[in-house]
Amino acid sequence: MKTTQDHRASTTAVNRDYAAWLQATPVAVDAETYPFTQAIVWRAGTRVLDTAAAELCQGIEEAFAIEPKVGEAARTAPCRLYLGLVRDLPDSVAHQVSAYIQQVHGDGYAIVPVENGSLAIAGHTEAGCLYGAFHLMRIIRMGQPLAEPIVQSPQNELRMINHWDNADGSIERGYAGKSLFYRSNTVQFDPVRVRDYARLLASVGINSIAVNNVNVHRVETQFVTDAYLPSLARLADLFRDYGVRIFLSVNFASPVELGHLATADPLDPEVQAWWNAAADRIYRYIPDFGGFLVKADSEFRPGPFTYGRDHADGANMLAQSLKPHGGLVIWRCFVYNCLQDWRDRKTDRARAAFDHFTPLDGRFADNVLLQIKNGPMDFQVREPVSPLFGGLSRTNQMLELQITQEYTGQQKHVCYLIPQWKEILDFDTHACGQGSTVARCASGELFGRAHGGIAGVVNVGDDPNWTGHSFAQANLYGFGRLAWDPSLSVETITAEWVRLTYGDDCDVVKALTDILLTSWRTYEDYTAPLGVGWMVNPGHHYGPNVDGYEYSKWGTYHFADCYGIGVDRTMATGTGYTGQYHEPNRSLYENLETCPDELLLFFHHVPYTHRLQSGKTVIQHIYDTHFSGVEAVERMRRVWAELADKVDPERHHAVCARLDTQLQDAIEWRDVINTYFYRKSGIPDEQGRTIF
Ligand code: GCV
Repeated sequence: MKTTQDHRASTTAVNRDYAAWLQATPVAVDAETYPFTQAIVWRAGTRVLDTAAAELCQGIEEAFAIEPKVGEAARTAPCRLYLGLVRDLPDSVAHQVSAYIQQVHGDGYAIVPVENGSLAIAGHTEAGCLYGAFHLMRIIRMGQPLAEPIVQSPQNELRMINHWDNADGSIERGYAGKSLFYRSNTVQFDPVRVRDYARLLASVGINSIAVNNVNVHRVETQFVTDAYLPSLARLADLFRDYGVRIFLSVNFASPVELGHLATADPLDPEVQAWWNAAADRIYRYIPDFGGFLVKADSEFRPGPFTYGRDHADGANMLAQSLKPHGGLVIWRCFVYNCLQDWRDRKTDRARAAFDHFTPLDGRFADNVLLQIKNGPMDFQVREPVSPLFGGLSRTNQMLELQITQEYTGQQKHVCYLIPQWKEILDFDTHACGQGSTVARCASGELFGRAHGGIAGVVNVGDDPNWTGHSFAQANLYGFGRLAWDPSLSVETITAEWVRLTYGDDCDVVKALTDILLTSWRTYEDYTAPLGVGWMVNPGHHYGPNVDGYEYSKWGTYHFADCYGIGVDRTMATGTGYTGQYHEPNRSLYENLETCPDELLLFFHHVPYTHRLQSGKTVIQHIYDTHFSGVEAVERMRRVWAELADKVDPERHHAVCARLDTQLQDAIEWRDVINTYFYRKSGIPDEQGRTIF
């Protein structure tokens, strides 16, 4: 078992941000409030349970500066913390737990007060016990009472992180340093750091990780070979202690690119045999391997189209190779024409995923999941929900979110995404009548599917604080919490993160909560308006460039001219995209009068003088939000500066520096956007503010 000391060496040496939401500081309440912390009883010798016990020992020591008794000494302590599968608990404890454990499913847990001030954490699986241990520490750190039993089960089977890490150590869309896993085309990692990372992930319930970029290049194509599998197996081993299974992104053309076959045609028996052998090999090295993540026929990645086959043919062939081992294929739906002609107003990128995948509904194997981005375009600050949610009923699916802030400030800007993700998860697709939320589609519950889940493209690198911006940790934390339970409120998640990470000082809690909760709207205010998206510099996607993608092949247009702006996606006069939704969403978006303001330009092309439901004209809305967005950043900066003597200097300075950058860049956005639209429209700001 890894000792507490091993952990501590790695978590205190760097800075407070390194420990993220697992801070090692003493808590304000006395140990007597939680008398069971004196002793921990568990059946030693199994990996994940040992990890859970070690976490409890460490957490209790850090919180109360007491070392809990373990082993024989623990069994005679007056109060005890029992940890384990029900069959391993003493009979009297198992009896008291049984009514609650019956309500637990999957990797859930029950935390039950038992006789004489003792407590039991029980699960059906070792991972359930680990999640229970982390939840208990969360409760203790937040000083919450533990009088009533707690029963928790994950709402999603797959709670997954996708790394877009490349073998050379770079990270596609990474804003927090280099890869934790690779250098110079080899698998190279600091085992202590990776273990600390696994610990962070498990503490919020994440159980799966795809360890390489979905754009699988020449070197990563070899990850399925004997050249790379031994070192990947060592990586998997570290994650295993924390109940996290690894997946690999694979290149659909591997049989050809690795030089073995002349074709990658999914219906060719030799190709099937090649992948069967690859799967057998992977499982020899990594017995609990999760499966393949696949980007195919998308943005120049190879796929079944080359051979006149479709996505179901491609996914099912891979699924067959994994099936004997219990593995899954996660097949991405981010498929569109990225060589579009900007002159062509009929082709609509937003339609693509639905058009490609709904005709295949029901044809995918049982161990295939389709991974669907939250919106129809690409992780913009505001998009409608992808109509594929609700469009597929006979296919396993999962939701893909982007934790890394590619289009939302690249971890230089604060942009707390939990409110956005909550809106997405709560969105009612109406696929099976009212209440058919995205959360229920993704988990598989709505359609009675065998598999489901949520994946997030992660925002972590080897920066000392993991995420570059300290506040970007909140997105990773909230992602895990929502993947576990999409019904958690934004307020609960925010309060947890703020207090666990920055402590209980009322001023700090209030200020930080306000900053986080207003940050998404603020970012939206000073960037692309009313759901139209893009307007960023091509390639790296940072900073304003209104026409950056306007005359490009990527299908991302705003169509601004001197009269108006927006994309007509109606059935009546536009691309017909609104028709991909079920009623009443279809009509809601189709009609100009009912279309929500924040999505207006996504669905409609309107004159600048069009009056929004807010009562403002489109042009005045653009001016007003761009001025107010910058003012909001100025306010954030002021509020944070006032906390100088309440937050440790290192974290305080680092955040100040990021807020300075954010302000400077928000001003640039404001002036570029306002000037562009003033020059296009010729309509002055009603308030006569400076526009260039
Ligand atoms: C991994 C966008 C990003 C790409 C990313 C792609 C995807 O286009 O800019 O970097 O590639 O999405 O999700 O596959």
